[in-house]
Amino acid sequence: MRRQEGQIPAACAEGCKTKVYPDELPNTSIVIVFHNEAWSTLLRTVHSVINRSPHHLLSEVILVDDASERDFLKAPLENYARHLEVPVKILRMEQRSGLIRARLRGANIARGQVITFLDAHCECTVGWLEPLLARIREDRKTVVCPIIDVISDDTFEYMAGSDMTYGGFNWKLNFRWYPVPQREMDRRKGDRTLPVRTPTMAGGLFSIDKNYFEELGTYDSGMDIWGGENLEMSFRIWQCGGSLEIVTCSHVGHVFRKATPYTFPGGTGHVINKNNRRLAEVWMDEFKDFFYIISPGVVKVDYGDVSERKALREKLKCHPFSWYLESIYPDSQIPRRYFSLGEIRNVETNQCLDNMGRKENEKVGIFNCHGMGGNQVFSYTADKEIRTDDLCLDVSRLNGPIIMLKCHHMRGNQLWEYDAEYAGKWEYNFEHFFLRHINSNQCLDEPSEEDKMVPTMKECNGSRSQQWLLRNMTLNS
Ligand code: UD2
Ligand code: MN
Repeated sequence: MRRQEGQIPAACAEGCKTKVYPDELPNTSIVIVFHNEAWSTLLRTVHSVINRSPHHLLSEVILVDDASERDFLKAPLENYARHLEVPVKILRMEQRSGLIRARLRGANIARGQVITFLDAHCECTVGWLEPLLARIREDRKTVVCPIIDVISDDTFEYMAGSDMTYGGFNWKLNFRWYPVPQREMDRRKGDRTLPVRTPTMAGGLFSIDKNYFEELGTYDSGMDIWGGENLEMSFRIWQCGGSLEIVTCSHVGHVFRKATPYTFPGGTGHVINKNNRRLAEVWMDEFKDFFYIISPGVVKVDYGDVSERKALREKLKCHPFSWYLESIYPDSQIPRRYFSLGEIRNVETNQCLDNMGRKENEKVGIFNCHGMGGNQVFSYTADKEIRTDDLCLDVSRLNGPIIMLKCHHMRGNQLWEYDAEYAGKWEYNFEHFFLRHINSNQCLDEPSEEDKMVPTMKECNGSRSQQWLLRNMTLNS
């Protein structure tokens, strides 16, 4: 949807336009970190903050230059900033430090009661700030995000984001948007102007009470460059007694870029895996297995020392990850309870189900078992789904095909009975090994002659080709 200059985005729920916020709101410092940002996008961010926020609520704007290599971001930026109507401070990192440590530097000098972080390529809309600050005034332990609208990286057109998605993550610990579940709609009694409690945040755009930011342990300064800090903070907020919300009456646009204007010293994969290991080791307890098994090789990445972060978790008396999954994110992609996590092996052919790296809406495959996890990791969950990451095996017709679809948690075509007797935590005894699809009353079977690479659905007949072994694997270091 197009937004007209000066107006609240059309997508903003009708009720937002008539909301009245208290006169007494906490003020905020705006912290924007950047590395090699374009002049136009950086200034679009700064000007939209200045033009569309009540000035008495702006303590200052803090720009943290993470050792950019572009000349116009040096003296020209300083000269430009001097003429703006709001105090704009510019800090320089001596060396490339990554967004986490750059934000910490900015937060360190912030004088506002609240800190608001923004990426360096945003556009704040009219009325974006008041709803965020009002929510923090109501509850200082609530960390709030605006709805992130999309600014096209081709045309710079502004497109409204959805108030019907919230933040989650998959087994690989990638942040992902998922539909807001019915329980959260019910909790808000259908009022879309009320904040959405979100399991995780995208990470770039949020406001937090400054003292609470410190009490909660700011950021993990052992994380480099980019990635992981958003999940780390999300888990920490929830597990340690705070809450994380998307304030649907606040909209800020963000340029989602197809390519980054910067390098990852040490290699992209290495940096992100290291950060993710740090958060998995500190916050995820035994559920880190999902991450390790689906990402073979990651256990070899050195993640440094996390003892201080573990001590923080102790000090704040934080809940276990199982509590988070149960109480905050019951629709999570990592199942709270499950029977198996590992390969699913055919008794007759000795081959394994394999997602072949395929995507949503494609067929599940079958291949020689390699025992390395990755694409051959499936979990048979307590809800009787067969999952691989955030996709579930789904059959909607007699005789198949078996498609991988986003898990919908509604049983139906994603419900499978495994002829096994559950015998307590993680353990079960099984006799028959059939994977029976309840809706079709057919059984998962070996491939047909026509296509050796995909399993089939057939009438259950008790043959060995319909027997499957569900194995538990752990690749813990
Ligand atoms: C998302 C977040 C981003 C951050 C990231 C995970 C949004 C909209 N964006 O990725 O804020 O949480 O996930 O880490 O939620 N930067 C530096 N130094 C660096 C690298 C980046 O200062 O070494 C700056 C960069 O200029 C930008 C900000 O950090 O202003 C975020 O980086 P990004 O825009 O490349 O991240 P994004 O939006 O893909
Ligand atoms: Mn960004």
